[in-house]
Amino acid sequence: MRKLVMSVLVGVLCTLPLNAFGAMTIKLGVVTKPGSAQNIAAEKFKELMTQRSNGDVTVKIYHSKSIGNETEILQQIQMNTVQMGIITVGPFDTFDPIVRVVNYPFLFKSNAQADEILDGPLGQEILTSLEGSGFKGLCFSENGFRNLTNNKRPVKGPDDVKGLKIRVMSSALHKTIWQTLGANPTPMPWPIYTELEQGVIDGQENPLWVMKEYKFYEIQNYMTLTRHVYSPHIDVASLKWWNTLEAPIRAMVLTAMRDAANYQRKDNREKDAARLAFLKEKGMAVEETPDLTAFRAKLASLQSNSIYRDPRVNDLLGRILAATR
Ligand code: EAX
Repeated sequence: MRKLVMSVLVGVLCTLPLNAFGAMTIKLGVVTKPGSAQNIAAEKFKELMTQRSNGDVTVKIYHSKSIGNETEILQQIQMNTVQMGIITVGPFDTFDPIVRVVNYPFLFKSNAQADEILDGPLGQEILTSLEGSGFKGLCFSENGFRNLTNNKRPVKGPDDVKGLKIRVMSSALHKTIWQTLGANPTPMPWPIYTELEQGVIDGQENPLWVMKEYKFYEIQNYMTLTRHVYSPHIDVASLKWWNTLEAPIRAMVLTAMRDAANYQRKDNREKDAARLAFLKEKGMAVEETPDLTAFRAKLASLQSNSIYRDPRVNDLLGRILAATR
């Protein structure tokens, strides 16, 4: 009898029309403009959700700062006035310092190693921790490895960075990194073209796609391939919203976001070589072999900086460092 009930149940579940969820609209926020890493992940997620829900779930993407900067998007996600976001790790810093473990300088040696850690149990600990501040962490897509650009001088090693006014993300960790390197960091939300153009700041750091899509080659003469921080996005949902969802829709959202993240990471990596060629062609002077040993040496004691004082954060950082060595 039990078997019969089970098989009937399974049969019913499998044949349920996909619109069993009812119509639903998910508001998803990204700060960047179409063509950006975040937007590529968001568009893919939207496409997959439309397909897999038979058009029952509508994903409405808010982009280009139309609902505020990344910190403001995160606040709206906490309140569930926005349901999802694809947000750079930096601005999460003030919501939960656990994310600082990901942006530890020179942590990951390769894309493969970043994926292995972030998609594994250590990455899951970060995602789970975010529930404490009202976010359901789903998975990681990527911005990519960050590189320095500036308009003052070629940068080979940390000595060249001394005194440069560098814009950093709204993150205490990023500020500390550039202070430790001897620069003069200014936290500032995205976007920053005008500030660079007007010389309010001398430089900034971001992955190659940013220099291309945001046309930084027009206003920044020098680029150094520092790859000092691997910069993921955390793909999050509002915990308030998540708690109202039935298991099948949760599974659909989680799987679609993971698939979108995998698609976007691959896409981002495939395009990097062409971007570098493009930026050189546009006239940027690129230092391709900076003195990374010297950069690393300057940042060697960062683990004992007060930025990592929280025992929970320090413990996880220690375990990730051990796993990546
Ligand atoms: O994705 O603020 C930043 O530097 C981010 O990397 C930006 O949103 C581009």
